[in-house]
Amino acid sequence: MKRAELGEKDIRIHDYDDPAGGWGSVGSLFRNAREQDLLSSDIYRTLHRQNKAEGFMCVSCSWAKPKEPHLFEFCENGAKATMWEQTAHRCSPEFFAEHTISELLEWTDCELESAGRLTDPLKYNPATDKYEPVSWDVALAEIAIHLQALDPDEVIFYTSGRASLEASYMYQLFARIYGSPNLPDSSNMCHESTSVGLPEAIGSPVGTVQLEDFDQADMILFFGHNVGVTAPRMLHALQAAREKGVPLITFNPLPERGLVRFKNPQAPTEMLSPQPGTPMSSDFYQVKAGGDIAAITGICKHLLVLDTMSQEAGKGGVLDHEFIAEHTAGFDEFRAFVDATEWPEIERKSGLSRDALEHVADIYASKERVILNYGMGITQHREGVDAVRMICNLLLMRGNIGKPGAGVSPVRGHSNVQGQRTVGISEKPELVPLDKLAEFYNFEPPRHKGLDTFEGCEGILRGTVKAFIGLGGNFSRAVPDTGVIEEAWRELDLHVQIATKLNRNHLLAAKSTYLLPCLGRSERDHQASGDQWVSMEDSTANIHGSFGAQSPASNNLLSEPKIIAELAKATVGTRSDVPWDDWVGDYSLIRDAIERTYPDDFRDFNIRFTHPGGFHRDIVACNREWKTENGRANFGCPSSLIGDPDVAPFRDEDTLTLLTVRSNDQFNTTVYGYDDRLRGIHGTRMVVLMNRDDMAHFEVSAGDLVDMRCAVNDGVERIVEGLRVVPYSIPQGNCAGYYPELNILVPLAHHARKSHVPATKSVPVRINKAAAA
Ligand SMILES: Nc1nc2c(c(=O)[nH]1)N[C@H]1C(S)=C(S)[C@@H](COP(=O)(O)OP(=O)(O)OC[C@H]3O[C@@H](n4cnc5c(=O)[nH]c(N)nc54)[C@H](O)[C@@H]3O)O[C@H]1N2
Ligand SMILES: Nc1nc2c(c(=O)[nH]1)N[C@H]1C(S)=C(S)[C@@H](COP(=O)(O)OP(=O)(O)OC[C@H]3O[C@@H](n4cnc5c(=O)[nH]c(N)nc54)[C@H](O)[C@@H]3O)O[C@H]1N2
Ligand SMILES: [Mo]
Repeated sequence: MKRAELGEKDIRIHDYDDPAGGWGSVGSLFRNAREQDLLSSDIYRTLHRQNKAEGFMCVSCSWAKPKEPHLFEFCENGAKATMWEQTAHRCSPEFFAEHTISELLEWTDCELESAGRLTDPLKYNPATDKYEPVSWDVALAEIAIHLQALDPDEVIFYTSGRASLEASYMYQLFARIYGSPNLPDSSNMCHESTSVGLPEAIGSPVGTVQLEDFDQADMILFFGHNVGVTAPRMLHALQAAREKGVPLITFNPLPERGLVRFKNPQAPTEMLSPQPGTPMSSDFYQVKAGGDIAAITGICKHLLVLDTMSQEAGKGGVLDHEFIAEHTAGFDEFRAFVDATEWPEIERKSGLSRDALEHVADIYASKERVILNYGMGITQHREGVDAVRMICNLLLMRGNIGKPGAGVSPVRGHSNVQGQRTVGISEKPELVPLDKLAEFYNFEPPRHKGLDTFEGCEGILRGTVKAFIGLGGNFSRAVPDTGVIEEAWRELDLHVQIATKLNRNHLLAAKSTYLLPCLGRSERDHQASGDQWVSMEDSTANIHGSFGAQSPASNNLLSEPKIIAELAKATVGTRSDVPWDDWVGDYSLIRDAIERTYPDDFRDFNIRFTHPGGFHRDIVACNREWKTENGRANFGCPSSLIGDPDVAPFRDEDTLTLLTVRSNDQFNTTVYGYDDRLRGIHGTRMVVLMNRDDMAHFEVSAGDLVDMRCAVNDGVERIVEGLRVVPYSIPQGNCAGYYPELNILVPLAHHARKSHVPATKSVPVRINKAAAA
């Protein structure tokens, strides 16, 4: 069933002044339940179990789950994600009998996933141009024969960040026993800048903040994270802090609603009150895209001045000199860099005034426990790793890492993206205990570096990658340069996807193509020893159990661990001592194996993982133990003051810097609908948000249709036609639009230098009035 096309009459664009949360959020939930044909009583029962110790963990974001949950511990977007998985709609073999792949390629992302849950294994038939049903045995046996004929280095084993710790541990073992080190995952497009920057600075690839720290913090900073949309449950902790008067200072080119005002939809008195919600940010600075390194340099510069003044006045200084001396290295070089950077350059590159940055420094200098949260606005730039280092510099100056109520908080995306890395999903061999795997399972794992997402794309384009196995995700749609990637995909020998719902990547047929449907996390997973639990790690390094209780969407679904085990048995059955069948029969044995491999992180795994609030992995940086090469926390100097030295608007006034963002109605490439309530945009995603001065410069008006071209001149024409101009509060020289529709404009080579994260928050573009306009 295709959703009705939206037309001109459905498009409505207006200023949105209501708070995030509030009645708008409740209304959006009911609409979603109706669209998925769900009974409210069923949905009530399911949502009641969401993010509870005895229930299932949300399939949406990775934000921490409290020990003492609210009656309903979910947000608007978490509930939408659950309803999307629980939908009454089915994408069965009958659906595929009615539609060719070529026809489905004309459907939008939202229309494809709206077809419902995949129900049966499918194989693509080029003669009919259709997916056709195939038995599990035949599909798995054929895939194994294909894999056996390929060179393992030519095969990619991709993971999107949802699969459980159990499934992920098995998946990386399967890939390595087969001989492939190519284990890229969605974090290669996401927080990889964190995974590279934080270990250099503090010796930990993950953040140091836990939920309890928010109760003790006396200042909270946000850089480049849209909390009201992408981690809304966090708003509860922020609201409590704001009500105590804790300053919350935000740096973001867009005035995101969740960081402006919030009304808690779970607090009846608040909902009925005519007040417009809690003001969230005490100060909001619309930094230019890529201007954060300059902005933080400015804050640090004023801190140095305040420190000198304080010392001259006979006080102790505002920096934590004891901490710097005892725990850190590189401070003198960093101080010299900051001293040498002049204010006019800082102001020009950040787009913020000296007064504003000095004001932030004044507050920061007066607070003892500061948490700094950040997201994709920091990591998805050419110098995203340096921006992460700058964030650490700022925190280290006042000893704000490794004490209660303070720390660095990279807010991760997918619900188990952090955990997958913890249990061996990585293309970097040095991050995985390969010797142990070799010893425990009696095989020789590949020791060379595998392909990350960027290198995987390069391999697909060059023809050196011959096969792609996807454990979830929508790889070709999420990566940059989607146009050329889609073309090259057809040359692959083998394409296998393990998925819950149909997406555009599944429609890219290779020489042999299989679509394998799996259970969702909210569904009962019955195996030989009974119904199974799985587990995942949240953004604060807490491990939680998750128990699905809903009836599966079809009787012909297998769990992810079962599919991986069967593929492994068919492909590399006798090449290791992994007891695949025993593990699938009882997932607690997989948890034992994880604990044996990572004894420090997973002590008493099977006992502790169902405790309310989960258990915390030992992150030693929280105790000021630095697992860096020199055993210290390291200051680092950025190589440039801006996130994207080679990008406009610093180069040319006809080039805009495009930042691609998420709407309130999507989870990555899963597009629930065409409304972005919190930005006042309804009925379309084909928009470009522009500053009014830029609109005058380009001679366009509100509602005009424009074509957008990538300004990088490398011989590839990248164009998106028919974007509707929306005047918006955004710094001059920047414009914004939605991911994934605009990914076609992002050159693959435009990625973070040190981490390969696509620089999707700074794409140089030009716009022209559409020919038809
Ligand atoms: N509802 C919902 N929840 C999600 C997701 C979703 O798609 N929908 N995705 C999940 C995933 S995988 C992830 S990684 C996270 C992503 O969560 P976020 O990190 O919040 O992701 P984005 O919306 O891409 O962008 C974040 C913000 O960065 C700002 N920004 C852009 N450029 C800059 C800059 O140069 N500097 C600064 N300071 N800010 C900038 C944008 O205006 C935007 O508000 O959310 C997760 N949760
Ligand atoms: N321009 C631009 N591009 C970006 C970004 C950006 O901000 N701007 N953000 C990047 C980021 S942060 C990320 S994380 C990536 C996301 O990239 P991916 O993780 O690859 O993409 P998703 O959209 O999350 O994948 C959605 C699909 O996952 C499948 N799925 C859902 N649930 C399950 C499940 O339980 N099991 C299995 N096996 N499959 C399931 C469904 O088939 C669904 O269609 O995109 C990146 N791309
Ligand atoms: Mo992400």
